[in-house]
Amino acid sequence: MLGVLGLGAVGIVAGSRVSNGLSSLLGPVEQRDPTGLLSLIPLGDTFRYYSVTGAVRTEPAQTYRLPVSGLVEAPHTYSYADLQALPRTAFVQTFQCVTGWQVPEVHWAGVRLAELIERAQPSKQARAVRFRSFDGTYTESLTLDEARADDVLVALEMLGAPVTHDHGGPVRMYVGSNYGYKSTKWLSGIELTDHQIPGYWEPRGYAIDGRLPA
Ligand SMILES: Nc1nc2c(c(=O)[nH]1)N[C@H]1C(S)=C(S)[C@@H](COP(=O)(O)O)O[C@H]1N2
Ligand SMILES: [Mo]
Repeated sequence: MLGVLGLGAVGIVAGSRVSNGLSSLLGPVEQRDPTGLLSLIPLGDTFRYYSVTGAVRTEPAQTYRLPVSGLVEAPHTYSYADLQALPRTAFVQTFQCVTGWQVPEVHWAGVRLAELIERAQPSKQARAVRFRSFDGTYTESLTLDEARADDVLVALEMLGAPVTHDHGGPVRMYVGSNYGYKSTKWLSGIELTDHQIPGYWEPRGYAIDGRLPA
């Protein structure tokens, strides 16, 4: 098992939610789990840092920008400070990866996606929301109805602190009530579309409907 994981480009980083600094101890490791094999290692209630790409550039909060565009009447680009100035929503909820691992009672805080959608004034044809990542590869989507749920957050905080780079900071999605793959890390754009566009994982076998079983 560990031998298999040691092969090739598959790097392992497991972060404890108590000290989430393991990756900084290990240095800049490529964090990948394309096979989902990491989930077979009994690490307990810890996050596995996932990235489908290699090293992702670090984006300082000061220069971070989040455009909300597409089928909207009022496109707008938010700075980090703009997002901080919007109504803050905080809650505690489990993070659940489709490969089986989960982290209970994660503290999340940020701006409800619903808030940004209302400010953008969706046009009549808008039916879905697409998320982009500044890793340059990852995309995900939700229906407009799913996107408006109360537990869908443009997250500035995770685990009670600003979202770390490894977890997709400075700003990531947290799509509550959905599998983790819907929660795009290193969020770089939100676009309203007339239909749901399959993201990174859908052609690789994950359902476009990522909702957790009730
Ligand atoms: N940009 C990007 N976002 C991503 C992923 C990824 O590889 N790249 N992996 C997804 C998956 S499958 C999971 S389970 C979570 C993992 O979040 P974490 O790395 O903070 O544990 O991020 C999701 N968002
Ligand atoms: Mo996942």
